[in-house]
Amino acid sequence: MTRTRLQLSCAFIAASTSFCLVAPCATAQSADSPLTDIITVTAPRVDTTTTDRISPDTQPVISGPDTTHVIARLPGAAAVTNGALSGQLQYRGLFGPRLNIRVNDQTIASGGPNLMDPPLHYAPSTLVERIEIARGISPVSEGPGLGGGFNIALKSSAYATNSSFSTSHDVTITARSADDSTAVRGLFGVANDRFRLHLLGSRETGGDRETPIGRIAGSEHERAVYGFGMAWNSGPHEVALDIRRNETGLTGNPPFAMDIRFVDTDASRLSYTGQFDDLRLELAATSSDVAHGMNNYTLRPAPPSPMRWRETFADAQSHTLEADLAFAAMGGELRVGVDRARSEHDVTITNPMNANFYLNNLPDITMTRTGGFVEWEGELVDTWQGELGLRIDHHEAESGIASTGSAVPAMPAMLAMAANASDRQWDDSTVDAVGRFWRPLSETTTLRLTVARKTRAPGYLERFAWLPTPASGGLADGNTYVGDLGLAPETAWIAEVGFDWSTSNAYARPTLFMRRIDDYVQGVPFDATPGVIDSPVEMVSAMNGDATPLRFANVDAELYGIDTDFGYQIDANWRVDGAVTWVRGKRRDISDDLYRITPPHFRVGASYDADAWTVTLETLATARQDRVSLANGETGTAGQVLLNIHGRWDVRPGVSLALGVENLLDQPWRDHLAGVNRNAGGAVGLGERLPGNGLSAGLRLTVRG
Ligand SMILES: [Cu+2]
Repeated sequence: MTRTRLQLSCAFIAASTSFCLVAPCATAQSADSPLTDIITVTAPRVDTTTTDRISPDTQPVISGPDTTHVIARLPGAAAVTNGALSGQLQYRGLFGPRLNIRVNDQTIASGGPNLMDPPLHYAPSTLVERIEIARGISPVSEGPGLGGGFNIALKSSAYATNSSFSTSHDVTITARSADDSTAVRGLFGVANDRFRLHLLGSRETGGDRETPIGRIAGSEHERAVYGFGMAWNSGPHEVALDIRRNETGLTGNPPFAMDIRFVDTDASRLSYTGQFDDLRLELAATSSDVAHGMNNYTLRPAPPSPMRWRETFADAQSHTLEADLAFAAMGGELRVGVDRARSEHDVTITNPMNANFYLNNLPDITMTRTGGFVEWEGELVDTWQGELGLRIDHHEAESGIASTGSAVPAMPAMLAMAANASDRQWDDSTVDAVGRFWRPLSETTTLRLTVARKTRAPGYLERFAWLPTPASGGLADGNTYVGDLGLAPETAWIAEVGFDWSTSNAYARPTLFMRRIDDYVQGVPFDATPGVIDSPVEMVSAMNGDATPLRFANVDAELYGIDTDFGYQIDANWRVDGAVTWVRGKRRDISDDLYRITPPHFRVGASYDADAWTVTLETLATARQDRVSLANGETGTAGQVLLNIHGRWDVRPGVSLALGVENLLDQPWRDHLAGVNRNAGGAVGLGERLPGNGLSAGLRLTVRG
């Protein structure tokens, strides 16, 4: 862990005792709310009771192109990796669409039905300025979501302090040996105190990953992002516009049945903030447009029969509108807001060798959510402070008419006809309620309590998939899935208790949590006689190689666990920092474990801080995972211990160089969340869990001014 790791506690202490553990604390800023973690790139890390902040520029260089790995270092977090650029964050056992993840305050509807472009796909780690994490659960003002809330703020320009224009630049170059990858990123800005404008761009390429077990075929990546942003303020009023384009090229997804050929995405956000005496008005409109293609023959050995070649095209468009009003009330701040999100999805499976073979299996789907919330934060009784929120959302989902080409066999064509004859409209309302409370117990300790009811409306694939395919929103369990038109929303009942403790030379922030989830959406056997092929869905699934398809269904589940970060400053130069994560996920309706839950793990690093440089020797110990899901056919993973070293040198003001060496002992190892290989090229066998990097190095040079 780098020096910033400690600054988290110091900013936290700075608020109460104005004492700092390490020198850079002087620049620490306090976050506006005590229930967020913020991971910052340029500024030191700032954490409060409610929020954490992380900055990738200060994080170890070995994390790779995917921002998921930066956040995965937090207590309670882990990375679900489905490809170099398809990582999904796991937080306290929840991942995928169950977490509320935004990039520049924007929710981008993923294009791929298998989440090849999950939210963090749109936030290359080199472009990230800071990551804001709502600890435990997200406030209702940030929208729905069962787990924590994450906002990734990309690099941007900042206003200057006076009316004359000045320019700024921020350039990063990174390279890693494990996949021969390089990334270049630049931001150029011009600003005065009223106006700011910037251009940004990044380009990343990497080859197949080499591991102690051999080369992983189809693990390469290629992505370019460019965009611009501008803002103008008159003091009390500000208007801002942010536009970006993402072009992902050939990028492998070994745990999936296909790889990315392209993901072309445009995203934009227009916002207004106005201060009127005691009132603050915030308005925002966003849109995104994803065009995505994937296939099973470019980055992996093509099926011997051209009849089985597949290329799938998936599109998604989304539009959101938000209006919030904030004002002082009842000894705190009251926020009321309304928001609306609408996304459209369309997926067509084709055979490039036969124009008459196509299945428009997820046709013209529209998902709409219209919501409103009330949220108050302030002083409660005694020394208690709190955040209370209530949100109501109305959800509507509708699917269009499926079509199939003339070369498609009769059975799938029949399934399409049956789907078209069904009632493809659904609507329901959900209610979320959140109470987060904290109070100082002493000079050094703050107690935290959270109780909440949070909901999630099922996604379009879970509801409308009528054709059994391996697409599952990124589960990558090798099963084929169909949806269920009658799925109910998930409801989580959440309780958390923890405390933040910090003294002049030590800190710890443990949390104990419990989440009971009713109507948890999970794959179950398609019918009462699994393995007996007595239905059209099972026949089609068997034709595609899986005689036991699963159907998304509402079941009951629970997750509980404990996690903490901690640190101890030994003397002026030496310190130790670490994090522990332990989470357990179970079904409540049958005796089974939840799928793809991170094994217990423990990370601890010993650091030496000099004036201009810092070096950390770190070990990551992971327990074996044998609590696996029988329903998903999941296999276990052995425990392992890894040793890494990383450091940073602030060469001169504005120039810093970070270096890291991963897996110093070059051990073969496998991350439980890395998924199972389905690419027949390369050295890793089919069905084997994908191995992690061997002894490899990374470097990052940042020049800023
Ligand atoms: Cu895809």
